Amino acid sequence: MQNQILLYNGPNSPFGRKTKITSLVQEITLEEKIIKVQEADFLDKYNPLRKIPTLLINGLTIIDSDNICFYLDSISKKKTLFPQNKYFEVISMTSIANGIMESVLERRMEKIRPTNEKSENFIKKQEIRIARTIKWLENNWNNYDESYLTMDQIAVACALDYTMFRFNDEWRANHPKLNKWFSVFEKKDFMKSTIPLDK
Ligand SMILES: N[C@@H](CCC(=O)N[C@@H](CS)C(=O)NCC(=O)O)C(=O)O
Repeated sequence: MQNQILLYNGPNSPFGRKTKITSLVQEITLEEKIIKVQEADFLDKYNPLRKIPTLLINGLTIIDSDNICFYLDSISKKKTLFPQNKYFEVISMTSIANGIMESVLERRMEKIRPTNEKSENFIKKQEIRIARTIKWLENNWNNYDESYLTMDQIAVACALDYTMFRFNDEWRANHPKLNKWFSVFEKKDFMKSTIPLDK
């Protein structure tokens, strides 16, 4: 009997999107529950960090999007998203994409704080990190293979799309190589079916 896999996800989490896309491309059937994480007290008993994505498989809980993607990849019959010959390049580039997502999220959370609580310095620091990392990608994102989908491609695309969703799309005009790559990648079915919902 196949294990029941349950993914707790949010309507627009870039980390959650990585895991959903991994399930789609690796053809892993799972049940996805979109929750409001801030109100999800029930999640604490599985994940005391109360973060999404969180994956439950019978008695097992998997925490953190990277671990969830590893798990889904490991039980798939499809070609791995983490090929051995590029393993460390793929996981490091994925971490860079995760860092953009974190900064965009942190910036957004700070932006929506009450005026007397927010730090413009903190917001600026995140914006500088986002801009520096996207510029770095423009110069260094050139080792992908268009004929072989790897985890870093999914993560970079989710990070760039989340930047546009929560910050701005200025990177597209200023980074022609990245924009050219993304313009093709964003048309893939798994990208179109997982666009962040404005909630
Ligand atoms: N490193 C984690 C980050 C997950 C994360 O930050 N999720 C956000 C939503 S995008 C969250 O659950 N935030 C809830 C909160 O901080 O209260 C991962 O990759 O899964």
